[in-house]
Amino acid sequence: MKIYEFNAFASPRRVRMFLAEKGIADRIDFEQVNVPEGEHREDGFLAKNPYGAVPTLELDDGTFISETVAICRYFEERHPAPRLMGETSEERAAVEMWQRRVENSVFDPVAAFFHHATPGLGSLETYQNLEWGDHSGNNAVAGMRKLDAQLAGHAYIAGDGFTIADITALCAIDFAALVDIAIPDDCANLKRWYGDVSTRPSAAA
Ligand SMILES: N[C@@H](CCC(=O)N[C@@H](CS)C(=O)NCC(=O)O)C(=O)O
Repeated sequence: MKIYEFNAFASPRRVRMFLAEKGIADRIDFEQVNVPEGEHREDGFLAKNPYGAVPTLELDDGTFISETVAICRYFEERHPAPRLMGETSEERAAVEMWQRRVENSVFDPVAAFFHHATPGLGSLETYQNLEWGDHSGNNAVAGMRKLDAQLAGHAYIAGDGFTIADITALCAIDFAALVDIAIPDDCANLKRWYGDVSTRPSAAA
């Protein structure tokens, strides 16, 4: 089993953190795809993932699975403990709700800021719109404020336990910091949560 990734980037980190939490990272081979050099847009990689993005998982039978959450779902079902995507129907729904909220309101806006309001991937960027980038950056900060409100009453984003929603949020917030978008000073709950989750061993993955 192999994961194609570029380990400096945020989406592959989400999968590595997920595997580290499950204690199975050392059972998987990782192959680096040179995204800044455009290797992910060459025929060899497009045959594995026609959408030209990492991470992509290759199963032993040659099946390819892309999309970060789909890859995590595969490992959650194969290695249920510890649960990172909920156990009961209610927990699974809540985790999915929060995971999507974090992705839509923070992770994706930070990525849009990176691609449109910074040099992004340089010559690989085929279209850039600074106004959209700046708007997305503001949306990412608004998304952080929503998470701060949720964390006023909960230890973790989807409730009382650490889940994939926390992994997505941590990777999004660290990605944001790289492009100079910080957690707002008044978001004390989000800062408390960040101090907690960023010291988990899996955060070093
Ligand atoms: N929806 C995909 C997005 C993956 C993605 O955008 N990965 C980035 C690296 S963090 C990438 O490969 N970008 C290549 C590009 O923008 O050309 C997922 O969740 O896995």
